[in-house]
Amino acid sequence: MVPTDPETIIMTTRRALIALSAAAVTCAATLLMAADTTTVTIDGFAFSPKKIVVKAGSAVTFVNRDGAPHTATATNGAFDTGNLGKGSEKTVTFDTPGTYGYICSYHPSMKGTVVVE
Ligand SMILES: [Cu+2]
Repeated sequence: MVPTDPETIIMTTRRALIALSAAAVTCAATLLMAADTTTVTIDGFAFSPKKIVVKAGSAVTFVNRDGAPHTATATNGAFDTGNLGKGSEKTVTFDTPGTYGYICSYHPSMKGTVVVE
């Protein structure tokens, strides 16, 4: 039913505006949350970016784009993606601030760093 009297039209418009504002806030929050996931790509026997800086509580996804299997294994034992075959990915959450060096356990010359602030 389409309202015709002016008061109802104003009320309906106000409600629509409030709904729009709420939607905008939800959108902004979603964008901020999305920024907290960082992707590290493994390609050509290298981690890229080699060094990332994230906020505590952030998730980091390691994606293997190589034909060869790789891992992202913390040198201090804090995390290990385990075997990542071609196209596989694994997400690790970093809750504690610090600097985490990691290597590929199959190819230890592959090195990367996650700095958690
Ligand atoms: Cu490797």
